[in-house]
Amino acid sequence: MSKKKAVVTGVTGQDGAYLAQLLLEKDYLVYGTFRRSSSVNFWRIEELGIQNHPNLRLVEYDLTDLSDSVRLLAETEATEVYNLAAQSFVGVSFRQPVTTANITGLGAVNLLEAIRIVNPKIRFYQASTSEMFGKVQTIPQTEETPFYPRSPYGVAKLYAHWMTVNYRESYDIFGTSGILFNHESPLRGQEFVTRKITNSVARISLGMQDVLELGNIDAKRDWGYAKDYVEGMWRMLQADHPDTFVLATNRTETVRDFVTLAFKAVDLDVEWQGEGESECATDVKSGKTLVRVNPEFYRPAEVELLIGDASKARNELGWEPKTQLEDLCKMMVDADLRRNKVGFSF
Ligand code: NDP
Ligand code: GDR
Repeated sequence: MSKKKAVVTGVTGQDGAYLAQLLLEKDYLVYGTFRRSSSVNFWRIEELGIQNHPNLRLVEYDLTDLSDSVRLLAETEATEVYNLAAQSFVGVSFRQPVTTANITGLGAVNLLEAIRIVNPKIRFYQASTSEMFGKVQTIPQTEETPFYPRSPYGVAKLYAHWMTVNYRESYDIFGTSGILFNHESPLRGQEFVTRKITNSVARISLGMQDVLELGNIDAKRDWGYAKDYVEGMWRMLQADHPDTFVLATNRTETVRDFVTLAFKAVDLDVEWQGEGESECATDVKSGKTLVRVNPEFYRPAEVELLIGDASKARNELGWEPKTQLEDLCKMMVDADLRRNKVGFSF
C-alpha cells in the first residue's frame, strides 16, 4: 500500500518539527514547507535528527501566495494538510499588524481555497490558539467560551478559525480547528517567554549573563509540552468528523512562577521583592539581583489569564497531556545548559 501523504506548513518552526517527526514515525510521506531566506533555518529538524529522513521532503513555500498553495497541494497529492505556518509572535503583531493579518489570517484562506480547487477531500488542520479567548469571559476556557482577542495576532487567528468553520459548513470540507493553549519545548523560539527564561537561567548559572529582564510577570498561562500537543493535532485529523477542539493542561501559573521553577532547575533559590516595575528577584544565597522588570517588554494590551479544559479532546480523541510543567521546565533548562556550554545560540 502506498504511504499516506501529509503537508506540514512551517516545518522550520517548533510544532512543525515535532509533527513531522511524529508523522514520519507513523510511516507518512511528509512534505514540510519552509520559506526561502538568505540562510537556512533547519536547526530544529536537525536537533530531532530527521533532516535527512528518506520520507521527509522539504518544499519551498509561502503561505501568502494562493498560486503557490495550489501548486503545493497539486504536486504533493497530500490527503492531510496541517497548517502550522504563521507569524506567531504576539508581541511583534502589534508592530506588524498588516503582515500578521496577511500571513496568520489570510494565509489560511489561501490553503482552504487551494483545497477547494485541487481536492476538496483533503483533511485540513488549522492551528488556532487560546489567544482568541484573550480577555477571558469564563474560567476554564472550552470550545464554547466566547472569543475576545487582545492582539492583532489573536484577531488574525480568529479570522482563520472562522474561515475554517465556514469552509466546513459551506463546502463540506474536512476543516478542523485545534484551539491550543501555550505549548513549549527545548525547540521553542527564544523570543517566547519560557525559552527566554530557560536560556537566560542557563547562561546566568554558567556565568555568561548577569540579569534577565522581563515584562508582565503576573500573566498566567496554561503551559504544556509541544510534543504532547502535536499528537493531538494528528488525532484530530483521524476523527470521523471535522470539529473544533481545545488542547490544554488545565493548570495555570504566572510567568514569575515559571522563573522560580527554572532557577530551581539549576539549584538556585530566588526571592521576589518589590512591586510592579520595581519588582525583582534576588539569589537567596548571594543577594545578587538576577531578574528585573523592564516595561519595554509590556504589550499594548495583555492576555492576563489562560486556563483550558480539554475534556472534549480527552473524551472524543483519547488525548491527554502527559508532561508536568516541572519536567518540561527542567528539560528546557537542561537543553539550554548543554547548548550554551558548546556555544550554540539558536
Ligand atoms: P513558530 O513561530 O515556531 O513557527 C512558525 C512557522 O511558520 C515557521 O516555520 C515559519 O517559518 C513559518 N512561516 C511564517 N510565515 C510564513 C509564510 N509566510 N509562509 C510559510 N511559512 C511561514 O510557531 P509554533 O511552531 O510555536 O506554532 C505553530 C502554529 O501553532 C502557529 O500557527 C502558531 O500561531 C500556532 N499556535 C502555537 C502555540 C504555541 O504555544 N506554540 C499555541 C497555539 C497556536 P520561518 O522559520 O521561516 O520563520
Ligand atoms: P504568548 O506567549 O503571547 O502567550 O503567545 P509569550 O511566551 O510570548 O508570552 C507569554 C506571557 O509572558 C509575558 N511576558 C513576556 N513575553 C515575552 N515574549 N517576553 C518577555 O520578556 C515577557 N515578559 C512577560 C507576555 O506578556 C505574555 O503575557 C504564545 C505564542 O506561541 C502564540 O503563537 C500562541 O498562539 C499562544 O502562545 C497560545
